[in-house]
Amino acid sequence: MEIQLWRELLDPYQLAVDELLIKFNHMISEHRNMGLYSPIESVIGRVKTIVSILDKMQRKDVSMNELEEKIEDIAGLRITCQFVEDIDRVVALIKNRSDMEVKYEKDYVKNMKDSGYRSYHMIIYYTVNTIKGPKKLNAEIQIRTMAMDFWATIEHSLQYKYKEKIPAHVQQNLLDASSAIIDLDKAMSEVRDEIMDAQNSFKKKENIVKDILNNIQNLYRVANEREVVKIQDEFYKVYMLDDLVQLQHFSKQLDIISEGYRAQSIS
Ligand code: 0O2
Repeated sequence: MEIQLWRELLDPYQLAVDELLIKFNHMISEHRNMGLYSPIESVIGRVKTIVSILDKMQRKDVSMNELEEKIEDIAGLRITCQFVEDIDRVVALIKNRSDMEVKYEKDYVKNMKDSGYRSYHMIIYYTVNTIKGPKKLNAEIQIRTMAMDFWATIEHSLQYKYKEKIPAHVQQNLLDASSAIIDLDKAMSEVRDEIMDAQNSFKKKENIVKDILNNIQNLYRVANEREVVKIQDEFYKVYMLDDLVQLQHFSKQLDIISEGYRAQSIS
């Protein structure tokens, strides 16, 4: 196939990856802006390279006509989570969407591959709108913990080095590492509540401080400078107390003061 035709074929997949990245990143910020824990820690995406598509077609005996139907990961997204429990929550979020239709799923978390690979795969149908009209295509979403991702990334690079003939002793080391990853994920799950509490209160504090600083900055425009400096000094004092309740109280008081100035400036 000519290079130009490959470009035309792959272009909608690039659009799908770009759109899906925006949507998943937005899910992260939606959670965080609402002060909620996000089961998605991060997301990356890529369009499969032509070489990698050709290799897979050869491996799976796929003809050019069947390419888009049978190579289902031309558009690929990888979602990483902090904890194993988050994987199911991400799966539920995806199933709940009206713009992503699940074609099928493969649970390599419960059913680990012989290689030691663990990850949850979803093949979805996703529709993009191009200048030629709407196009429904396949996309693969891999969902895994950060620990699983670490293992898969290392193992994947070894596959390139050894061209799928990984020596037995290296394979054994990888299997040992994979079971260490299972133990690590279990240990992290056991302290999940504590970790989530710590992260949530840090995020809450960050959001409150952001509001306070915004308010102070706006006050400089409408209030007497000496008064704003006094408020600022008060903020530093409250901040140093390291007490979320006091910080919240200060923020509310500041909201009332700012509202007063806003009302004055309108009248
Ligand atoms: P790349 O370079 O990541 O794109 P199947 O016929 O079902 O066995 P298929 O269709 O490839 O094979 O599906 P599968 O097994 O679900 O694998 C899809 C993708 O999952 C792979 O894409 C890898 O990204 C990842 N994967 C699957 N097995 C392993 C594994 O043992 N180790 C690692 N590191 N990744 C794995 P590609 O196209 O193979 O590779």
